[in-house]
Amino acid sequence: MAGFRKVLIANRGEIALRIHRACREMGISTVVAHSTADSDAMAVRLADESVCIGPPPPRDSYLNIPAILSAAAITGVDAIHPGIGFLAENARFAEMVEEHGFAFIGPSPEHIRIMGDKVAARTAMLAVGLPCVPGSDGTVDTVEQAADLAAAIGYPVLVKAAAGGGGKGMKVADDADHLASAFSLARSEASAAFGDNTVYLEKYLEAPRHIEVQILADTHGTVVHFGERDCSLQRRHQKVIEEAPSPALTEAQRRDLGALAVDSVRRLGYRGVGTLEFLYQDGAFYFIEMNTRLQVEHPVTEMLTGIDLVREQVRVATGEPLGYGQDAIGFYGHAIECRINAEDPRTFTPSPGRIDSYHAPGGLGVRVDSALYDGCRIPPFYDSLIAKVITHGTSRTDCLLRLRRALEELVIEGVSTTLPLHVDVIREPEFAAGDYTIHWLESWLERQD
Ligand code: MV4
Repeated sequence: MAGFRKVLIANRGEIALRIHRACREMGISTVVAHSTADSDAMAVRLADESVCIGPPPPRDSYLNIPAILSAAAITGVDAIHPGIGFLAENARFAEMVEEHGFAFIGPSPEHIRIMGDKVAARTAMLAVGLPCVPGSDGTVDTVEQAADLAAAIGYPVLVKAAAGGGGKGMKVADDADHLASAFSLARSEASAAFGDNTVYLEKYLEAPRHIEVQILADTHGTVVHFGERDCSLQRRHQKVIEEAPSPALTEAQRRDLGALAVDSVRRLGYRGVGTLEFLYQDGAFYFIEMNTRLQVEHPVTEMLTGIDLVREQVRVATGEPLGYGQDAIGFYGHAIECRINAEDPRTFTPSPGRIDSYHAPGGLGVRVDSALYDGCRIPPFYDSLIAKVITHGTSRTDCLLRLRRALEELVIEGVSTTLPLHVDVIREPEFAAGDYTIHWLESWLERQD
């Protein structure tokens, strides 16, 4: 297919704006589908067209498939970009988009479906030669089976929900005495959260880092990677700060990890952007999950490589060949992203409301992805992410100095934000040294009075 003429953006907030910007630069008209709570949103204002798809609750608007497909049909778009969250990893939605004659800007429904099932993802990745955490070969259906496996792998073990992700339906068993309870707890939690009590088992890694690899595949067999991001700084499975490159890896590890990711994705026949999540501990990588969408933290990679990942994502969705290989992708310096949420910085209680004053930092090496403006309203119905501050520097030290300066310039008045938390965290010597695991932030928060 020739390039898209018009794209429908089925999302909101900063990511809807991010996608609009990429389309605009490519000469593609945009239609933003929005709820009644977002009528005055920045992306709606900047888009060529907008369509209201329903009332504020996500079920009725951003997850309302018939309303979104109707908006696409009425406005005559060629493609639908699902953004992040909402329907971005809904295989049935991707399928329906294609059945209605639109291109889905994302992977095939089949690949979304496989990666949405963590057991299927693990099986698929093992089959293409990716190292996974030692664990079960498929699902674990009885507590006896779990106990036999755990004894073979060695404790501690982790019982995980196949439909999981985000930590729900995940239970650690430190020893054989605690296995039965972990098994039944994980099962019932999975059942309640996903309506699916299927579980599997893995060796529990006690203090890993979370390192993910950004990949991109066209429909002609070209696959490249854009390096890794270290996303270990998180609270309750919500990422808070991400950086690239990971302070924990050597150049040789980085090259090997990238090559491993590219090779497995090529063998899968995947298309589009994707992220392979790994746990890294004691010098070894273990694949855990794959995200079949653009990610919130993609700007970190864009700052490092100078490549517009959304543009590339849209381009490969048209069937256009990538036109370059791994050798064309360079990695320069260091980038760090702080996610600013409209939340109390101590309790993390959401803080919706009116933005009375907004001033974004600027200058060399500073990027702010945000849909805020003076007087805008943060609705209470959605995710509380309101701004991403990303800085770049020739070294990690320079990047951090610039980040401190950028955060000092940022002004957001009218709602509480997590800005003060970021200011404090990036001053910590352990963070400054790059010395942290997935548990560091939560233990740091506990130590704050
Ligand atoms: C693990 C793990 C330790 N060992 N798997 C959390 C959610 C899901 N995406 C995978 N998760 C984990 N899987 C094994 N075998 C620890 C976590 C984990 C985690 C992973 C990445 C980022 C933050 C985390 C916080 C707590 C637990």
